[in-house]
Amino acid sequence: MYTLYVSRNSAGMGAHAMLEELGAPFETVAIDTSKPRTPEYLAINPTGRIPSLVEFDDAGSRVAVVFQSAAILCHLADRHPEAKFLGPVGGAARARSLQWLWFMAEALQPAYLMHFHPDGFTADPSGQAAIDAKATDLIDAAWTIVDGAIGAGSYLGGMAPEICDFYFLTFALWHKAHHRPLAAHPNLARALRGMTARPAVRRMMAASGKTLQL
Ligand SMILES: N[C@@H](CCC(=O)N[C@@H](CS)C(=O)NCC(=O)O)C(=O)O
Repeated sequence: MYTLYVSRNSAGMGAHAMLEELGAPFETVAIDTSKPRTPEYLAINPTGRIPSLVEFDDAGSRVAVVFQSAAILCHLADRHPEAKFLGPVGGAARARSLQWLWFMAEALQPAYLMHFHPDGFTADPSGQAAIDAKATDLIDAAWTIVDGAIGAGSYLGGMAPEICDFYFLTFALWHKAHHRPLAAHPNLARALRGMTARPAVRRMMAASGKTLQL
């Protein structure tokens, strides 16, 4: 049994979709980000950020506590190897999937953070527009690389989704089409249409009130 702590629009959407795919028992607990985090939540995730995952055994004891959305995806994939969302330890497929996870954690997620919260990157309000413009360029450059890696495949993972596909789903759902349309990246757009057509992903999107804006 898993408890996934989420908030509206949080980086937990990929893990939420993966839990739906796995068919494992889980609940989501919504954190109100307008309020200070409780001591109980800070004991789970000392950064206070969202998402976090707690796993319980059949007796109801905690067996794992994980924060950082990329690490949560890795843990879920490792706990459910039959789903093949991450290849076997030591294999090339696993290395490739982890490589894309790290790339997106390093290049894509921080660029969206810059875009949504430019005030966090400068003390000078007049500099925020320039930061947002730079973030837009960085987002587009990262998606261009992802688009090239998907190539003629159905997913970044290849012919089936892997953890990296669940990870980039979150950022794609954050994207506002008026900004610079994701449809400019045809392989990415095809992979996203495939991801968002999956019944499990649709359940997550309905629960999260999200639509894909290409
Ligand atoms: N790298 C972290 C980022 C977590 C993060 O920044 N979460 C945001 C929501 S997407 C958050 O907690 N915002 C509320 C806050 O900082 O108080 C992850 O992927 O889990």
